[in-house]
Amino acid sequence: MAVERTFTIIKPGALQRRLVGEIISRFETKGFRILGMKTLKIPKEIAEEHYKEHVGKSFYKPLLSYMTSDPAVVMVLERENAVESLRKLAGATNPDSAEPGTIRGDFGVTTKKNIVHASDSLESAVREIDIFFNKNEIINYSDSLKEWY
Ligand code: FUP
Repeated sequence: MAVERTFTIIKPGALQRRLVGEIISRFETKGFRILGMKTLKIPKEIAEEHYKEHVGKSFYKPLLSYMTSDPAVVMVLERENAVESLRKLAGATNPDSAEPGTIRGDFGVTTKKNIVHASDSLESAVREIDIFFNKNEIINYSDSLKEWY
């Protein structure tokens, strides 16, 4: 399977609820390499660009307001089959439908304030990484686990 990069936002609610460590831990134990990571209060224009497919929908304005309300953590993650694998780890958009064992299934309370974003395709991942990261903020590296054990 091909090695891919994907993109995640650990949303403001997760920071408020002190769930960032728990969520990143799930990414790491699933084998994702962290290539880029930063905390930022997402500017309105960036949130608009990221969620432009949802312009005009009933949940669009509350979504923008939530995403820009408080800091979020954004990450570039890499592993084989990264896009699909991260979507599975995140679980369904609606936390009531998300399976237990997924991030949204275990920690999500409402769809409106769900706690992670995960790119839905390779094209989306490329687009979204480009919105949030400069090239020099993404560090490519390979595993050297064998040297450590
Ligand atoms: P996902 O790709 O799983 O994040 O889902 P979408 O792109 O469909 O939705 C983006 C965000 O809009 C979700 F994180 C939550 C919000 N949303 C709602 O508030 N209500 C809805 O009915 C659908 C999505």
